[in-house]
Amino acid sequence: MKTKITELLGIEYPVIQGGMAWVAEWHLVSAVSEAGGMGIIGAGGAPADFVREQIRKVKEATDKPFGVNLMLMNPEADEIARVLVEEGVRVVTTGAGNPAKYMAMWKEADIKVIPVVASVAMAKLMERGGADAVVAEGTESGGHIGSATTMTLVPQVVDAVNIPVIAAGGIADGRGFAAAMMLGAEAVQVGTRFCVAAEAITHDNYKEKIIKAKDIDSEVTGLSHGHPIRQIRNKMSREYLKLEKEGASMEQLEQLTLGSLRKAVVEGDVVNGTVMAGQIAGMIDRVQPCGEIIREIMEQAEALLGR
Ligand code: TUI
Repeated sequence: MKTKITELLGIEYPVIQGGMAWVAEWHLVSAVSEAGGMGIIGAGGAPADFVREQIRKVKEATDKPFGVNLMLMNPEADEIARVLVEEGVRVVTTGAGNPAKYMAMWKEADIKVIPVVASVAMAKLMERGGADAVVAEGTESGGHIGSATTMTLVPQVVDAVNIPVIAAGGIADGRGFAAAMMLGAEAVQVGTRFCVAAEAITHDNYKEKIIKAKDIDSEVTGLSHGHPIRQIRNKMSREYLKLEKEGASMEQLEQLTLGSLRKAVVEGDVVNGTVMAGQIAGMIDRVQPCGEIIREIMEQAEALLGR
């Protein structure tokens, strides 16, 4: 399927893998890219050296296009932004902030810049700043989220900008893909379904938590201090919400969640760790290789869209 995004990125299918912290390292990224989608390394809170190493490993594993997501709250964001140029990365997505200060450097290096946005205002700002496309991410997504739903955000962003829009949040199959196309998107970004991919190094306990999740097992913490995080309900989310209700300070809350995503993804502690996942987790019922995931999405979507 050809769209403005497959043309822009030189990929076969308009399916982008979300740049999930800890999860989206070279194994998953190279598998998605090899399968004809766009793998994205999730820099998350990792140090610059780690990101450099991941880029090199993906290049060893595949010749296909891939990208890197820079999480802008990363304390080494400035350094990582330079590493992306030094390592010749072709596509960068950004999250959890405004990448304006890196835009000139990246454009100079001919990098395709695709900020993830959660509002029309941010999408317009990014277009004016030279972004090549935007990911419009609805509140159905896992992790750090905005407040607008995918259904309402995507068409409003599509109307507001002239650059291509990639829809994200709650999309995991061909129906979601087709719906996104109807809203005017040129591609989709999929996170949660790739989090349970066979090639993803996500701990089996984490994958199982997603596979067992039902439609309403999702919870949002951190709303009170402006950093909402969507995750699957567990002991950690309950404790966090209780403390939040009691008016705990931001420092106290940060102390509770320090290293909690790693604890769940890497160590498999899905009781005391944070199990970030989107609301679509309830629909995800098995571990599959990336190639199979992409094929299923595209076959179902093409049948629905009559292409
Ligand atoms: O970035 C994400 N999702 C993430 S990042 C992440 S790592 C993390 N771990 C612990 C605590 C906090 C983060 C987990 N999930 N998605 C992209 C995204 N960006 N969603 C919403 C936004 C966003 C929000 C505000 C983008 C720009 C923005 O602008 C604010 C500003 O600076 O004006």
